[in-house]
Order: sequence, then structure tokens, then C-alpha cells
Amino acid sequence: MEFLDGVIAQLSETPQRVEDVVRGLSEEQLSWKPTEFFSIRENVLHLRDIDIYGYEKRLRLMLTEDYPVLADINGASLAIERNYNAQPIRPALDDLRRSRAISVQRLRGTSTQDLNRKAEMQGAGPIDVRRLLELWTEHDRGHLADLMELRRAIEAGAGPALAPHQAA
Ligand code: NI
Repeated sequence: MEFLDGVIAQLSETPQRVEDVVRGLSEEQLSWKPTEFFSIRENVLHLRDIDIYGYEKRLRLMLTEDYPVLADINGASLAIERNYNAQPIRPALDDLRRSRAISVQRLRGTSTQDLNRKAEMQGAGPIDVRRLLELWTEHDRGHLADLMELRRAIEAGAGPALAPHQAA
């Protein structure tokens, strides 16, 4: 599979995969934090914000501007400032789906040549579109793995109890 096709396939699947992870969980389970790392809810809000303020914007700038400067985003501070773990999950899921659809649409109109377009990534130096897409898919994979691990732990009984209709 060509690089861009693989990226499009992977990035477009993420919103549904996230929906699958959160399905049927209680508010308490969504906010459960067994470690200092993100809860399920925090992972979802993080993915949403990193798309909207990060990758969706970065991709748009790189495809429309000549050597733009891309701002760095501190995901950990955003989570604290915006109190992710107390926010409703539904709007975040919807925002992620919407933002991701815009990016996927944009990528469908991207050529192999566009992959060489460059930007200055704050704190990381020059970056091309190909590398940005690698970072983006890696970022998705990491958070999806964390989300699935949290879900497995909850199903195994490690977190707050499953809702009665789930436990039966
Ligand atoms: Ni992250």
C-alpha cells in the first residue's frame, strides 16, 4: 500500500476505534486513573485537542503556506488547564470525528509530491509532510493502545465496577 493510502486508512479509522473503546462505560469508568497517566476521558480529549490545535492545523498550513512555523503544543498542560477529566466525552468524540474528516478529505487531495513540503516545527527543527504524517499516526497508535489497555483493565474488574447491564 502506498504511504498516503496507509496514512489515510489509519487516520480515518481512529474516531470509530475510540468510540468502540468508550462504548457502554460509565462516567466514573471514563475518568478512572489507575496511574498518573491519562484516563480514557483524558485520552479522548487529548486526541481531540491535538487534532484541532495540532495536526489538522499543521497539515493545512504546510499544504497552503510556504515554510510555515508550527507551534508546539504541550498536551500535559492543556489537560490540566482545561480540566479534561471533568469534561463531557460526547462533544469531544464529535469534534474529533469532524476534525479528522476534514484532514482525511484534505489528504485525499494531497499528492506524493506534497509530502516533501516543509515547515519549521517549533522546538524540533525542519519537518516535511511525510514526517508530520508519521508522527500523527504514531500519536494515534500510542493513545489507542493506552485506551484499549484501560478498557481491558476495566473489563477485568480493575477499575470502578461495570454498570449492571454491562456486568450481566
Ligand atoms: Ni499525546
